[in-house]
Amino acid sequence: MSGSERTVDAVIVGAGFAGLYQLYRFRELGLTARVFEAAPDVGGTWYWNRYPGARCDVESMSYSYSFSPELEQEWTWTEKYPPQPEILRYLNHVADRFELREDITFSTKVTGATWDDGAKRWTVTTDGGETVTARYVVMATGSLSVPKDPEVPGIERFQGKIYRTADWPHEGVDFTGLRLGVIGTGSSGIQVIPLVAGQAADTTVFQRTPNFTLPAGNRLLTDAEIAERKANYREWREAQRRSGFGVPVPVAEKSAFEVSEEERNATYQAAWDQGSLMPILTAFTDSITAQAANDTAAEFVRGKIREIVENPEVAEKLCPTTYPIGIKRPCLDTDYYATFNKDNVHLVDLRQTPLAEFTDRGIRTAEREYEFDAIILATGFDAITGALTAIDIRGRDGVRLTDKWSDGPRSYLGLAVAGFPNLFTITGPLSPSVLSNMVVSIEQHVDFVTQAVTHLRDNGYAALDANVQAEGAWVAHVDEVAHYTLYPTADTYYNGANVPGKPRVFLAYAGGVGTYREHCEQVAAKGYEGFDFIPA
Ligand code: NA7
Repeated sequence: MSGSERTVDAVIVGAGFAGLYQLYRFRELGLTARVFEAAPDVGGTWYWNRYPGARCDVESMSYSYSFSPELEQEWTWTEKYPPQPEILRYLNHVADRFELREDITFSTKVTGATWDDGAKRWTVTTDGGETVTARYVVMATGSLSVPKDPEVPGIERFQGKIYRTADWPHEGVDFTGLRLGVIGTGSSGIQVIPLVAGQAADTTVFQRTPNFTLPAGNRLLTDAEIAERKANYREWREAQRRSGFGVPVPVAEKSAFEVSEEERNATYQAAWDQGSLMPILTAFTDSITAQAANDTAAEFVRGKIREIVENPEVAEKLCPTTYPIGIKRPCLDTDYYATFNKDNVHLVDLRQTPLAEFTDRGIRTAEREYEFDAIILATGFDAITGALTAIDIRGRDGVRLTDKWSDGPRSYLGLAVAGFPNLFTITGPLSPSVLSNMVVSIEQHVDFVTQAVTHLRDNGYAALDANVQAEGAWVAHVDEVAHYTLYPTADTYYNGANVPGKPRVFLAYAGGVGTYREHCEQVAAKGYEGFDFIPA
């Protein structure tokens, strides 16, 4: 394709859950579309994150497309929580079943997209030298797709092997007999550590912030469970769409202090035993809005950590104390805390002895040097905005997205950016994105975009552009809703705190996917209120 130019109706960036579905919907409209995908195959995040233990912590029969009842019936998930290889097989199946591959250019990154006000089209460039013009551009680039390394010098000096959870070798890695260091204790670290620590001769975990994690209770699904969900998928999907997080849970009716301590702890114990994130976070009406209520749940989990981890000093290091439970992304695990009972597993608290540098033999902290044969980096992502700001996107009057967002992202509905007509951001900043079951949010966004494009065509418009007032009101609303919760109180990737220099803005809409969906439906019903239309 090098050096070639072509014209399509739509360019879609990314071939994960979002890009595949957007392609499917655009084809239904009869649009020509070209998908560019950096990886050599479909899958997005599930293509890259192949580390041992990689698994979604939304249940498999909820973390799947709802748009095709036939697909729902013919695909059978095997485990309660889907492992990465199974999700990737599913996405490959979807790509094949709906014959999507022919419109996807793999191993190609989009480098730039520039709006041409005269032609009312985007010009999209790729690292393969291709130039494509398109009426619409859909960024299906994912919320957690730009990995970040730890911000300490010397990584190139290390003589052993470095592995990143977010870019794991396809052939796998055998750590048998090796001295292993792991940096990072988010979801990825918490999933990989128990498995690699069972293999390596000696494992040292470098923890900057301890995380709350609950036992996943993962297991094979029974035939009866599968049959029941397949029989009731429609009702289940509707419940997902109207729920808070895209995962239906009973709505709490009481404050944590309207029940006795005994009843409260029994509720938390039941949540712990259920092997799911939601029950403990939604146990009471004030679980994630009031510090004192949240403290009761946090203390329950800290009690569990102290029960499981035999060495009291290690247990205290593993206990999160600096932020409320559920406010930094909590995790589900298999044997995470118990892993620290092994003689050959060690925990280094980076709050006490910060990372200083990589050396040729390993890692030096403020206190000492540790020698390793291999190091795993599970150090997270430039979340939510990173994949968008990595592309040179220029809207009307040549305004760069990175300049417009220099103080934090501005977006209408998390879907559209004023001054960037016909550019859509699936699960973009200021949408529910990372605070939701991604597949539910993706389907809702893609459907919104597809209907908006239909509206443009039916009414003879070339483009729509969010207006600045509507965008400003949405930015203010997202901030207000966030401040109704405890979310802004913690340093997290939700507010950019994990990337030095990133503006501190709460990056997701915290009002719930059901409320958000209703809002979007009203916007559409009112003729796309908040958008300006550009005639053809
Ligand atoms: P996360 O959740 O962002 O976790 C990254 C971890 O790496 C976290 O413990 C970080 O500590 C740690 N980290 C990052 N930078 C450093 C440096 N410089 N030094 C030491 N430690 C560092 O990413 P994951 O991949 O685990 O999970 C991402 C999402 O995937 C997850 O939320 C689920 O949605 C699935 P910190 O907490 O910032 O102090």
